[in-house]
Amino acid sequence: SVAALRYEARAEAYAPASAARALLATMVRKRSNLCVSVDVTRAADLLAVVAAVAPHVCLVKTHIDIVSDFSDDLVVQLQALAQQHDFLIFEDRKFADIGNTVSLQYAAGVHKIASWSHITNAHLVPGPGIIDGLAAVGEPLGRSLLLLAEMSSAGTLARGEYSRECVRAAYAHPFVCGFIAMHRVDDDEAPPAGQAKKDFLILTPGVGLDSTGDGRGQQYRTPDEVVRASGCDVIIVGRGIYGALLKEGVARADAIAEVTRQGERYRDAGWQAYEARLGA
Ligand code: BMP
Repeated sequence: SVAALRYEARAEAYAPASAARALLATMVRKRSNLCVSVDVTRAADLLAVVAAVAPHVCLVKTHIDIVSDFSDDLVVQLQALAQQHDFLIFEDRKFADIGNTVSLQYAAGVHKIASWSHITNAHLVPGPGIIDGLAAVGEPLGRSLLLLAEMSSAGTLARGEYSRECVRAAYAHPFVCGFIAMHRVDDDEAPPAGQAKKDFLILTPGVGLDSTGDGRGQQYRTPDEVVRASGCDVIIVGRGIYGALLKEGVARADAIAEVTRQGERYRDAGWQAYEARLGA
């Protein structure tokens, strides 16, 4: 399993200009396998959270369609922060339509996701044409794609044979650099005949140190369970980091300071779990 290898040893498995390789290099430089998920609805809050945790993260995950006051300037400022603080951007778009439609959704519309998001993701429900549609837009730009092989939510239908089908599709399409998954799904499926085992990145949401769920189906595990015990590569943390900003009666400056503290805490926990995995 690639889980036994250091991140730096795995970078060469990816195309030199690909976002996946850039992500691994960033993880090594910053000693961080933490992706912050910034699910806030105001542009100013999004930028404030990102600025508060930027030194501690390798990746910033957005749901750009929840930002009520979205403008092109938000993207310009997010990109400036990415440059300044050395992180990549992952728009969690979860594409789920036929190839032709996702090409348009990825390239055009209000958000023009492909123009600024290094990594995005898709469901395999429509079949492999979705990967071709996204690759037509993203591959020339050096973008990378994750397939949602599993989900963190209770009762998810993404499991078993469906998850293995995602691994098979990933072997067939070099634009796919890995998976959203809860464990090393790529170890569950042998490579296609005549092909060597490939390196895939596993990015894992549903990570929290202080709670086990959100009452709406989300299920949290600790960084240690996710990275050391399950062999995943990147922890994705949302409310565990920016939660203070949602609390009533907390002064904004105090909330932002807490966001920074939590970012550091999750970065340390994620990296410790990675070191423990290598040492095991
Ligand atoms: P939080 O840590 O606040 O629960 O946020 C988790 C984030 O990860 C959300 O943005 C959600 O859309 C995303 N996510 C998830 O929780 N589970 C999955 O299986 C896939 C996701 O993208």
